Amino acid sequence: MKIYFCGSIRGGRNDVHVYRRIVEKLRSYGTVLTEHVSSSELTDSGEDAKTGGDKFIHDRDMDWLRQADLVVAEVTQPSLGVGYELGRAIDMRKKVLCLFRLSSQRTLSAMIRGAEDRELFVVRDYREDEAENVLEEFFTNLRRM
Ligand code: 6K6
Repeated sequence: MKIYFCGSIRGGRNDVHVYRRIVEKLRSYGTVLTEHVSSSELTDSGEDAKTGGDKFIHDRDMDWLRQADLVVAEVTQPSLGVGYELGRAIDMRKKVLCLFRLSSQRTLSAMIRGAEDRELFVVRDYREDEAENVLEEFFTNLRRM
């Protein structure tokens, strides 16, 4: 299974430790195409001349999104890029799991919470220490479908 993981980069890197935890668990279910999102070496300001710039990043990521069987997004830290990826994923009719931590005291965008359809687009509130269990439950249900 190819998994596309979304997490904030230029939107802010406060939650990178949570992304690491999620990506670590996701690796037990398949190939994570976007592992770099959880890398603590990737900062919100770091430039990436070696990758070829923003157009390269966008086109490569959209290519990976097309290939993905599943999209998992940590949506607690607001990010334009993650919102964009989720919109594109819906358009491509991908199965999507969004994870949101209520403990952040934030309110998730209505455009994400309101996109929930319990079938292709699932939004799950969780606590950080539940991350692995929430994923386990999601993948168990996925196998039953
Ligand atoms: C490095 C440092 C600053 O910008 C970069 C560029 N690197 C990126 N590499 C790969 N994917 C990226 C990059 N920037 C954004 N994305 C994609 O958008 C990821 O798949 C994330 O899920 C999402 C983050 O968007 P922003 O708006 O928070 O950056």
